[in-house]
Amino acid sequence: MALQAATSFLPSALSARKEGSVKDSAFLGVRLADGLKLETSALGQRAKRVSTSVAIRAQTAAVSSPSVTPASPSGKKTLRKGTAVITGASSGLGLATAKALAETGKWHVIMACRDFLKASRAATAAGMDKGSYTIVHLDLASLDSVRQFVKNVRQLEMPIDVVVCNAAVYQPTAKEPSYTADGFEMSVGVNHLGHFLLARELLSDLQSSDYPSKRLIIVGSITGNTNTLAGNVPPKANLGDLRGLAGGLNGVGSSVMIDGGEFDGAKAYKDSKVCNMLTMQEFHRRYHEETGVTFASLYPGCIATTGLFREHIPLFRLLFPPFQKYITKGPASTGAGTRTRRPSRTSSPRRPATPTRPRSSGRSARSSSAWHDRSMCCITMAGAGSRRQFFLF
Ligand code: NDP
Ligand code: PMR
Repeated sequence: MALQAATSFLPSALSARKEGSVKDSAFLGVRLADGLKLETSALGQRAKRVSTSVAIRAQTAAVSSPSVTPASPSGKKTLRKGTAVITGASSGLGLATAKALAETGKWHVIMACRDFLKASRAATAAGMDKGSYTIVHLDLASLDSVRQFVKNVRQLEMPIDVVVCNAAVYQPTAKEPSYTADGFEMSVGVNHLGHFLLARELLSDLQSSDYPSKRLIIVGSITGNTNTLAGNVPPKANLGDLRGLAGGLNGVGSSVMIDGGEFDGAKAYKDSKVCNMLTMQEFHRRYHEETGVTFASLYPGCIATTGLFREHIPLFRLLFPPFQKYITKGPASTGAGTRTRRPSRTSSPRRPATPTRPRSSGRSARSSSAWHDRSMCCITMAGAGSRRQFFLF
C-alpha cells in the first residue's frame, strides 16, 4: 500500500503555510492511495444521509432523539439540547464525561465504543438515564469501522455539535507491535489515525451544526510534552522526520514507529498523543474561521486507576496511584468528584484564548502544549488536597 506522508503538518511549517483547502486531509495523517484514500466531504454541504438499513440498528440503544427546547412563556429563546459524540465512552474519562454531560440534561451523548455490551453495562452501572445516550459501534482500529460509524451516526438524524476524541490504547509492555485492520501500528493507528479520519469525516457535520459553540476536542497527554518533567521520562516522544509514518507504519519495508526507530509501545503512545495535540492545532489553524468550529486538545491530569494502564505490569499498577498521589501530587479521579458546571473566568485563569505553539526540545523532537478552550462543561477532578478543574466544553 503506497502511503504518502504529508509534510505540510510539521510543526516547523505550522506558521509557514497559509489556509489550505478544507478538502486537504493530509496533515498529521497519511494520504491513503490505492483505493484507501481518506474519504472527505466538502464542507458546506450537509453530509449525505445514508438511508439503507445497516447493522447499527442492532447496535444502538433504543432512545428518543433530543428535541429542540421550546421557547419559555416569557418568550426567551432556550438553547436546544446539544449532541456530543464521545469515543471510548465505555470506561474511564470517556464514561465520566458522558455521564457528566448527560446529567446536565442539556446534552444527548453518542457513546462511540468498540464493545457495545461493555458500553451498555457501563452506562447502566453509572446510572445514566436511558434516554440521554445512544451507543454506536466504533472500532478505531479499523478505518472501515470509522467510516461505517460516520454513516450510522448520520442515520440517527441528530445534529453533531461536539466531538470528543477520547479513546486510546497504551501498550507499554508489548514486545512486538500489533496492528490495526489497515496494517498500522496499533497505538498510533487507534489514537491518532483512527481519530484523524473520524475528525476529518465529521468536520462537515460539525460545520452544519447551528449550535453556538461547536467543538472538536482530542484528549492529549502531558507525557507527550517534552517541555515538562513528565514528558522527559524515557522513552520520550519524538516524531523525528516522520519516515516511519511516510512508510506506512506497517513494519513491512518500513518502521512501525513514526520516527523510523525500533518498536517501543510506550513511545508509540506518546508519539500518538503529540500527533493528537498537533492535529488540533493544525485543524484550528486551517478550519476554525471557515467552519466556526473550535478545536482543542486537553490534558485531564493523571487518573492513575483507569483501564489505560491495564497492559502495564502489576507492580506498576500497584505503585503508580500512590506515586501520583504522594510524589507528583497530581492525581485526578473520574469518580464521585466528577461534575459539571458553567465555568467562570476566574475558575480557569490559565486558559489561553488561542492554542499554544508547540515547542521543540532537541533537534528533531516534536512536542506540543495542550491547551484548554473556552468551555461549557467542566469536569472537576478530586486531586490530592486540591480540587482541579478541567474544561472539556
Ligand atoms: P481507559 O482505558 O479507561 O479508556 C480508554 C477507552 O478507549 C476505553 O473505553 C476503550 O474501550 C477505548 N478504546 C480503546 N481502543 C479502542 C478502539 N480501537 N476503538 C474504540 N475505542 C477504543 O483510559 P482513560 O480513560 O484513562 O483514557 C482516556 C483518554 O485520556 C485517553 O485518550 C488517554 O490517552 C487520555 N489520558 C489519560 C490519562 C490518565 O492518567 N488516565 C492521562 C493523560 C491522558 P474498551 O472499554 O472497550 O477497552
Ligand atoms: Mg509519570 C510532575 C511529574 C509527573 C507527572 C505530572 C506525571 C504524569 N509523571 C510525572 C513524573 C514521573 N513519572 C517521574 C519522575 C517518573 C519516573 C519515576 C515517572 C514515571 C512514569 C511511568 C513509568 N510516569 C508514567 C509512567 C507511565 O507508564 C505513564 C505513562 O507515561 O503513560 C503514557 C505515566 C504517567 N505519568 C504522568 C501521567 C499523566 C502518566 C500517564 C500518561 C497518560 O496516560 O497519557
